[in-house]
Amino acid sequence: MKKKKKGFMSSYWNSDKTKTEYDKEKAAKERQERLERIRAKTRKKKEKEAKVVKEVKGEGEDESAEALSKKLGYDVLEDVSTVDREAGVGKRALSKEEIEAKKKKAKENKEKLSSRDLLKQKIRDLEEQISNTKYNKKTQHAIGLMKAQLASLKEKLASGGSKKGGVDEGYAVKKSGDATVVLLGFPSTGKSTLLNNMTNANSRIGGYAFTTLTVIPGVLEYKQAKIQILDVPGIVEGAARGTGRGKEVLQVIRTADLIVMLVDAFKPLQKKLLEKEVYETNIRLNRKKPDVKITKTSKDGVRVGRTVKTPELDDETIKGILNQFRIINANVLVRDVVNADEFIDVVEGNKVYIPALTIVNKIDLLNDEQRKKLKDYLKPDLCISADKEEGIDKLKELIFKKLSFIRLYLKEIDKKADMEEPLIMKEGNTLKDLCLKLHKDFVEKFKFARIWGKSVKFDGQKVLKLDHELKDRDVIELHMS
Ligand SMILES: Nc1nc2c(ncn2[C@@H]2O[C@H](COP(=O)(O)OP(=O)(O)OP(=O)(O)O)[C@@H](O)[C@H]2O)c(=O)[nH]1
Ligand SMILES: [Mg+2]
Repeated sequence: MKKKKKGFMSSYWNSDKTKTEYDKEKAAKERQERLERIRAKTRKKKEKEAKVVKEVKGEGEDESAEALSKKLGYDVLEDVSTVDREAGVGKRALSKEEIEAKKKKAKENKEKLSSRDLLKQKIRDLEEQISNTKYNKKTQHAIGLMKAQLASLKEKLASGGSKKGGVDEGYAVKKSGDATVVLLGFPSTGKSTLLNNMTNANSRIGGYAFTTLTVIPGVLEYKQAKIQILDVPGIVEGAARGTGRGKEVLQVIRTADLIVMLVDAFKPLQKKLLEKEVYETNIRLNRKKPDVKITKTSKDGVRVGRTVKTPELDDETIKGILNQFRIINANVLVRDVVNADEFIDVVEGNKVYIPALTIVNKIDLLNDEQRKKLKDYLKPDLCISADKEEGIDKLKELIFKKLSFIRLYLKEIDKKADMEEPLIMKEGNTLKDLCLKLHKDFVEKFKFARIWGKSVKFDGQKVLKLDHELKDRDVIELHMS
């Protein structure tokens, strides 16, 4: 009994303080310890955040929102949409059974490191290794191989995940018009406001995140082209990995002819974050598909032919990367200056190459000086105010240009051309493309065409070749057999 008492209050017993003094001191000490724990936790959280921002912004810059605010001369409210993320937005409420099932699953997962976890760990390790390796001529080869290994691991992880469902559901959108443009952005950046201003649509607008929950289409008629514009739910950080409805939204974007990325003027870092999410969904923005052909063969190993030098990718690395993807025999023809990343993209073959515009919205809230600083910092294609309808006409023109439309006017023999209803096609399209668009038999029946316009040397020129490239506002008279 005595022993227990002594053990319990031994410190008090042994000290010459009164009990009240002792209790006070003890409480203060505990308070201090609690504070330390909270501080350590906050420090850790901050370090983690700083790491994310660093990843997004790259090395060498002061990444904090505070520093950015100073640079731009106004408050940058948040680096990323913290509020939106914390709200757990975009997730549908789960039923009791689903919650139970989730809990069970989580427990199981915790108990044993699943193969998926191992895969994820490997990916993390490899990413760390790559980022820790300084890029130079000597390390180029090794980095190329590590990147190939990383890509194949990620592919493995992604294909494993799709079995669980939910990935390939997507939103059903019927494409219509001459082209489809998707408005991409974090929640509340003004996508719906912009859609309503540019088109006949009426998408709900709200001062809260995730007002739009599905795909809302609208049609923009501009210079006789009918452009379908899709307003989609906002995405959040981690969308490519499935946060919110991110995967479904990004899936819609893969089929777009143009992506308009809308960035909130008060959250400039959204630009890099959006680009990152898009990149992780295997979309490459504003880049043309590299001209690299890989033809698998049955023997003789990997043979590389090239019409250009690729300083960042030697033949050995090409072979190493292909081996990583279990391609031992192949003929490779390189006709573009590519690096390891771009070459891996070709090997994987699941990338789409889409043009994009970066548009900053809510510019009405900034003064002239702030606007200038923001433009210098972000270098967007255009700054607008969807709400105050500032810059909307410029945006329409930019979209039209970026879609590289050409207008073609068809003419019947001995009649005037119909200048009211052009046929909308794309830069680089040929007479063959035109024939294919009109009727499947036209290519075979084609004899020649008479053309008036920029694609020919003189008006009414007779053109016999189907691969003749057409130009904007050409007038064409088709002669068939
Ligand atoms: N000041 C200002 N506010 C704007 C502008 N554009 C949109 N807003 C406001 O921003 C809020 C969000 O607008 P929405 O158009 O609903 O944004 P969203 O991107 O469609 O949002 P989600 O559907 O949640 O992804 C609304 O309160 C709008 O009135 C703008 O140019 N200037
Ligand atoms: Mg919306």
